[in-house]
Amino acid sequence: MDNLTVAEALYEIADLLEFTGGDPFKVRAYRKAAETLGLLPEPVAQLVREGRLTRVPGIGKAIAAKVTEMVETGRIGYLEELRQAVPPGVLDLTRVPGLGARTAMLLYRRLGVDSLEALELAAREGRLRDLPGLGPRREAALLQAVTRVRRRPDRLSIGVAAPIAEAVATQLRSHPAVVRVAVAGSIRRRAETVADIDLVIATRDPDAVKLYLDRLPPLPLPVDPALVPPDAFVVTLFERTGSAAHLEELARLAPAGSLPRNAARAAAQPPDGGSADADDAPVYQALGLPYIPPELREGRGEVAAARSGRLPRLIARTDLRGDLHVHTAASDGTAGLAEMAEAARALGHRYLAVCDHSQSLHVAHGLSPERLREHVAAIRRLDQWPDFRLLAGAEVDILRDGTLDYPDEILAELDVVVASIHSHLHLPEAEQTERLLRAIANPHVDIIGHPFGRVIGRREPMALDLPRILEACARTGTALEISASPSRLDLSAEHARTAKEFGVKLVINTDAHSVRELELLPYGVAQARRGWVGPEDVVNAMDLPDLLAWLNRRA
Ligand code: DGT
Ligand code: CA
Ligand code: ZN
Repeated sequence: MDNLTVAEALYEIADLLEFTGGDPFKVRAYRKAAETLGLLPEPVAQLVREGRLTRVPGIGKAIAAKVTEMVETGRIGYLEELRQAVPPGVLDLTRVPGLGARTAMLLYRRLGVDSLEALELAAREGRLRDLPGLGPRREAALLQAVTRVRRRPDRLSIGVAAPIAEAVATQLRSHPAVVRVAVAGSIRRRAETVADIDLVIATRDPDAVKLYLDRLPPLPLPVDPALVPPDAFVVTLFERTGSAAHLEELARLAPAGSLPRNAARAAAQPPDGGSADADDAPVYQALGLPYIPPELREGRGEVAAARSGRLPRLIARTDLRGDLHVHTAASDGTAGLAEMAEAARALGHRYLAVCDHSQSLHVAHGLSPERLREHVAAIRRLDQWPDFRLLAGAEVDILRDGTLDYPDEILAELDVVVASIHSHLHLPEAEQTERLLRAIANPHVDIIGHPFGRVIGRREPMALDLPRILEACARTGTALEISASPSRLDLSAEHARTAKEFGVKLVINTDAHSVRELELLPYGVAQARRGWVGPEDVVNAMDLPDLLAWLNRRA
């Protein structure tokens, strides 16, 4: 019984409890316990055996009893009772925006609606409108929403997929028949979205591993395992990492007579241990090429660059010294100022710029000039660390005409100004470009936040004349943000690469709205690496003195 399976069962209890209108505290307790177990480095079965389960924070007597039952009997009676009450398809209904658990249960009990298909059919046939609290307008809205959900492309954000893939890989590593495991495919390349979890698993007993994989709890995306003997691990990892375009580029450009598989077979003895990141380095060595990091393997000239020794030195997480765009509870963040600052320090940051929203963004509780001044004063009072600098900033809205949401004299008091577009996202290209150019021309603006305003899978990028934007940024020394938030990853990798070619500075920011989100920087780093970006291109790879000089570049 592995931790992931137990955690999954607890999550399911929480979901089902919530669904049936159970006590919210209980729901939260189950969820918290599931989260804790999912991250536990120790096998939960061992904790049960040694009677140490209730010593794990967040696991009380009641939950410990369920976990013990699960470990000892492979099932939880309580969970099975809950399942009786709510079929899985009914849970699915809440994937429809605007449809909560209460309505889902109502639809199930009154109309027998137990799947998205059944919901769509019932809405089309006009059977929803007579239910209490629904009516024809709500019916029409639900019909539209359910059709959209059913059509949703089934690619998942890297931010969701990568942690799941790592968790599955970690579980597999403790399986006795497994020699080595690596995540391959688009997740290893850190693509923005992925279709499945490609795993390469070295084993001498593939049947045992297959059996284990079949028993994995349901995941939100399919697992595509390659089960191979240990001596084929390295070359399979290379092949399954792809991309297909990269492999084609290699086949075309690699020196004749050294096709990957033959060369790699010869060279690739399974190393024990070693850097997880360079597992398939022997393949490139065998091809007489420098190592090409997975983020570059997209068939965009990386093989030619490798052959002629022109591969760029890529930015790494360890190059980053801080984060220049985060929010606090003063606007729409969840954590207080001190909490965010301490969390950033704990991550090893040397500086953090607090950039809460400006006044026009009412939905985000944007700060009036007066509140901003108080906020800045609070930031300055708090900023007393010897090894860490808290910078006072704002994420100022770029208004429709390209002017900014604070007057210049206010902006002049700030250490860092991030200017972002949050409204009128559908202006024609010429107008949108002029709007952004005007903001870039403002000497107080240091950074353009999430420049294209896209939200992956939900909101298309704005229409912008990129070369004109880049030319203006290069001329004024304005940096463009690469938002590390997996739902944005804006700039895209391609745009980041073009920006670098224009000599534009980039900055990798989390746009964190919580302490947790401060940890999202690696996604931004991966996006930058996919854009061939090096530390010399990145503002927050600078040490504090250099950063301060850069922020004062126009003074
Ligand atoms: P995805 O799954 O759509 O997010 O993207 P990938 O790159 O993970 O694609 P996937 O899962 O279909 O295949 C994993 C790797 O296997 C891929 O990156 C390279 C290799 N592969 C798959 N199909 C082909 C192919 O048609 N030709 C070659 N040379 N390699 C392939
Ligand atoms: Ca894949
Ligand atoms: Zn922001």
